[in-house]
Amino acid sequence: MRAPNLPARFFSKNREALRKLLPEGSLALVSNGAPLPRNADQNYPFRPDSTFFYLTGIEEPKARLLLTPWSEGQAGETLFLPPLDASKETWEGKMTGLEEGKVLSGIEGVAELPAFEFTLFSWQKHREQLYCEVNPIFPHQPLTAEHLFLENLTRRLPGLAFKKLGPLMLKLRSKKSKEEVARIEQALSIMGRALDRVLRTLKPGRLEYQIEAELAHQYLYAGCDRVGFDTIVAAGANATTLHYVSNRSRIKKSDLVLIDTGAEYGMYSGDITRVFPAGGKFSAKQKKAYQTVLEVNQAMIAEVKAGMSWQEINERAKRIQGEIYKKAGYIKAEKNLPSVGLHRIGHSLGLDVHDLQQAEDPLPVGAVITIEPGLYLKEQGMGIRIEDNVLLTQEGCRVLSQKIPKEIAEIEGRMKER
Ligand SMILES: [Mn+2]
Repeated sequence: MRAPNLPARFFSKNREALRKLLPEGSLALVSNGAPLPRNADQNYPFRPDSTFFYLTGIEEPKARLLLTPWSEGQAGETLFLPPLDASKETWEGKMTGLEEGKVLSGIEGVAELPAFEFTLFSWQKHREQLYCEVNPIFPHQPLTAEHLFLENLTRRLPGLAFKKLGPLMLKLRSKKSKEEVARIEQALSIMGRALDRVLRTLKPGRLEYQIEAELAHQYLYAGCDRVGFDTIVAAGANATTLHYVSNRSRIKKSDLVLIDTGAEYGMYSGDITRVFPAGGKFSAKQKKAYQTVLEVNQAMIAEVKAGMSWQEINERAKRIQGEIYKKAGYIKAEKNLPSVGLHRIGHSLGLDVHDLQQAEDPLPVGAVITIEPGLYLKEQGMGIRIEDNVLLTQEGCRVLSQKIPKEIAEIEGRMKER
């Protein structure tokens, strides 16, 4: 079943926390964005902006939210929704009305979008800063309507300092609430069932995209919103291309098949990588490599806990992974780890699959992160990555993806049932 709406108090609590971080004399503007055009009259599928969703629960494109510091009380938050449009509703379906917007978000002040500029201009009169943000990290991302809108605002309001909202959102979004963890767990449980089906249907001769289709079918059928990110199904040497998503090769009996996948349930996705032997049994060479990666995966799961920063986790991972790979003979010296390890040990996980993170900040209790060591042996045509999702606690972590098999005996055992 589709995820039920999160209660309005979840979003109210998140807004309260953000408004408490806003300094006196500031405003925050958060926008949901609009669908990106694909070609002719087609758009790419629209997904709500993660921060906008976190603060409102509203999925309606083009909606905006304006917030003042918490001390200003309830009058300091207004949600703006595009006016209902009967012709648009005929073609595209029901829009979010003002009353519905209020019920979903818990925001008392809900207005139609044309009132937005007037409100912003009057609210900013006695203020110095506006917190806002669009795609702040990747310079190659295309300019969206929202970028142009903000650019226009900077020209029309040159007296206002435009500040990054990201660092404030990082403080809030890195600690997952009970509701958020429950959604990630639900996504992982659906993924577990789907991967189990893959284990029982994977055969030499299958095409990689057929595995991708199997997963997508299971996710959507179980009520997920969408696939969390492009699925990687990489047989044999394809697995040494980290973001291999073409998924067009035929799977050979001797291949290991690397599957990196996520199901998005109620806006939260899991992110799991598993490696299965197409023929149902690992060869001796494959077994050794797999066990080596599993050893790092388990050692790092035993290491991480709240209070560590990504910098510390990555440093520790480099040492542990370097030692284990050297001992197994995959590298001569620990400094050669990047030649076969290729990437860092993991990332934060949440509303974004690569969630907000900052290398130096200690991760709080309640942070959800991935642990995903990899070993990529181009000459041997083999790539292995074992990725789990864990919830950080004071003492260590809880493995949310515990039930998805990763021990060789378990994998081979399930594959025997084919
Ligand atoms: Mn990942």
